Amino acid sequence: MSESMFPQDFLWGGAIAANQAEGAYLEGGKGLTTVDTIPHGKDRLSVKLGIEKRFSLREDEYYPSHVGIDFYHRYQEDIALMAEMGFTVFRTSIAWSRIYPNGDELTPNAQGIAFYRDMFAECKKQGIEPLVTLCHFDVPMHLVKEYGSWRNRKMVEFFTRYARTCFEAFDGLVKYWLTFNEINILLHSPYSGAGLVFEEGENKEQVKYQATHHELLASALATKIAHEVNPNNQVGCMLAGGNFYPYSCKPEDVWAALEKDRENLFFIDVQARGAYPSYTKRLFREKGITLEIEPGDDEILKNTVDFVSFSYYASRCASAEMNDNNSSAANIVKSLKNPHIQASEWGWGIDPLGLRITMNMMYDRYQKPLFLVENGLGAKDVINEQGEINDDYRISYLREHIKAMGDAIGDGIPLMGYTSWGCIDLVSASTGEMSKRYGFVYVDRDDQGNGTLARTRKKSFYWYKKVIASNGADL
Ligand code: BGP
Repeated sequence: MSESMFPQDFLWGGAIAANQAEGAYLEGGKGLTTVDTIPHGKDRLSVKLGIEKRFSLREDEYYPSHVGIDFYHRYQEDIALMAEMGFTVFRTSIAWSRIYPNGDELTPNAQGIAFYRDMFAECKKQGIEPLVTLCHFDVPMHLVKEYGSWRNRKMVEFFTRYARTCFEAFDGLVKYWLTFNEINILLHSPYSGAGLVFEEGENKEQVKYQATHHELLASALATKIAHEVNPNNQVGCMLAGGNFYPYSCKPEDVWAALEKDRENLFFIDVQARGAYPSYTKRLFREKGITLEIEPGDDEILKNTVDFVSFSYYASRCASAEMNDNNSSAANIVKSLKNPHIQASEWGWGIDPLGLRITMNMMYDRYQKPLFLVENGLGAKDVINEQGEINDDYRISYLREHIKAMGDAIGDGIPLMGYTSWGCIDLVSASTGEMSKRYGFVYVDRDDQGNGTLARTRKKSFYWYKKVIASNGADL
């Protein structure tokens, strides 16, 4: 066993999201959200569907997320499994529409608050700190229909009311908060990321960046409110991370990679540094964007986050010749295939050193503590005749990435914690299906909705338990 690189108070755990795990999509007074209306299958992330198709559930479609893994009813059993692994942190999200079913009400739904109070209390009882995302890709459908979602500035008011309700209702139970999950996904998948639907002929870039401005304001105001409600609250931003490598050392490729990095980092540049970065002037000019910014917005944006969180599954690669035809999505962001690394079954480049590079770059840039809140290998698991799941491929992926985190800590980077993605199997965000699994715990449910939903510990469960017990020394 090597010596642990991790600080004594390092938070070890796993992550899920409400819309991919809870199910019970219309129970307890919950309203319909964007993610509830996205079926699995090939149209899932298409932005081409017309508005009328987006807004209602289709009888001929199957929506695995409507049942999820039934976390809503089984959270006690699931949190006990996490405690058994030794988790000290558990990341999940609050479904906005459980608290405000339509999104624009003045009074919250008491049943929704009661559910989350009980669930967070269960975490605390088991010695686990909740790390809570306020918005993980789910916008109440009413806000999409009535207001056009984040294109409308009124969303800032709705979101901050929701955020305040959560900070007050869960005060004493939750102190680690994230505002928007993978905020940069708004640019790459505007409907699933932010409930944006475009009208014929409009400048989509204008709409996306105006919506971004509203999310950035909402995030900054939520951060301010969290600190007012309780000065011990710690609020982070959350980026779909992973650096871009230049495909070659040709200066044009290096420039292309830098521009691609900026496209994503722009969000954190604002959330962690408190102002629009200088390069946005040219960016907006080139894209024909004129943002509607009100007096006082600059002041609001100065409410920066306490820490910078991010997901990391894969590094990315760009060249001057990159286009939609020669690239493919790795965690929704388009990338060229990197010939120097292996990829998962879904083409996501496996690159532990890329994690160390990403962390160094982020810390150099922001000088704020980091928190890796998603990382893992999506894979198809097989149950053998003895009923075991020997997921050595997952263990090997996680081992190398945890080593890379340790190396980054050795580089001098303060890392608060690690929550691997989908610690218990759940519905995949990009495929909408169950068979792309990340968990230490197997859930018996297939892509057609068959299965008992029974939970089984995988080999990785026992491995991760050992990793946590040794504070990352025994990998
Ligand atoms: C991120 C999301 C998660 C998630 C994960 C893995 O984009 O924040 O919600 O599911 O990636 O992606 P997938 O489920 O598509 O494999």
